[in-house]
Amino acid sequence: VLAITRRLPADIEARAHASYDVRLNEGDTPLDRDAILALANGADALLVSVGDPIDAAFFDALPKSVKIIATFSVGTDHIDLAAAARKGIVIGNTPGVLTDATADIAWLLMLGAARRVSEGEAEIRTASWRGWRPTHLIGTQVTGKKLGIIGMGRIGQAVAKRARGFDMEVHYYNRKRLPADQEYGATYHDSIDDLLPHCQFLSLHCPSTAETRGMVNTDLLAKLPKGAILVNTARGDVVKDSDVIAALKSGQLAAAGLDVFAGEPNIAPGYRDLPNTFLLPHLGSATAETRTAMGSRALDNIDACLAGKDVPFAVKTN
Ligand code: 8YV
Repeated sequence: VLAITRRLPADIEARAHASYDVRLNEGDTPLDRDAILALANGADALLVSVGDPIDAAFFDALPKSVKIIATFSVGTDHIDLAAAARKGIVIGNTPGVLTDATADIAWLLMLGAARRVSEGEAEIRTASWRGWRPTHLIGTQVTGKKLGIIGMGRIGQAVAKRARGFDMEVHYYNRKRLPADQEYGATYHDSIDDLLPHCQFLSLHCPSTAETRGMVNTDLLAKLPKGAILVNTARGDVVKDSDVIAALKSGQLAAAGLDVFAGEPNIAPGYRDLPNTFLLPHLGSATAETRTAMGSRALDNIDACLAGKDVPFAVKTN
């Protein structure tokens, strides 16, 4: 029995049905902890998504039949990995296959925020465009600027690689310096403080951890060049919303392009009220190709675990 908390691409659901007795939440509303536990009751495997509360209380109540929790995501911040380890539950994720789609969205946000795309599109949609003017909706040039990346994993690297086509000078911070062939010409900084003065654009590609939560606060933002542009495709809680909103109001940040938010889908209302935000509803991995590949990985993880084999994309839980 396989319990699945959210609808998945049709080909993935078909593959799941071909192999398992599937219990699927067919509704559009995410399930709360108790509802997921009820769905998992008697299941051998559970397929979850970002936003599902797979926390310590969840593991305490998890039915013994469940051997693996496969998440339809690369991020695992919604899962209490230490609790999974304590309970001996295998966790699988879907790395690699959403790198390009997410890097593309980071790029879209960078361009969209810099070029005032949401303001421009709103004029067209509300029929309020007054025609071409030399001073109309003047944005910031992207080509040739300095880009800073925090978190140079797969997605950070894919963003750095794309920056070459925009003749950008790329700088990055990562816990470890990468080998030269993974740096794509970017300059390494061994501290975030050292990186920040080089960031006319700052793109976040780190996971949400105890160390990174709330990291982008007033103190950090003050170290950016005035008028920098912030891009977040990582996790909403890496930024402190009230501080980012204050910086967008003061002009310390010229604009922000955000795909992820703390407390999704209830985003801090200040973002909506500002003209210099370009906002997307967590679309980083939302391409047909990527979502199918993510589903395949999630099912590969489940198939392997239930067949007693090594789980191909097992998450280290301790
Ligand atoms: C996915 C993500 O869309 O994989 C991740 O960690 O944040 C997303 O891009 C989401 O996880 C779907 O569950």
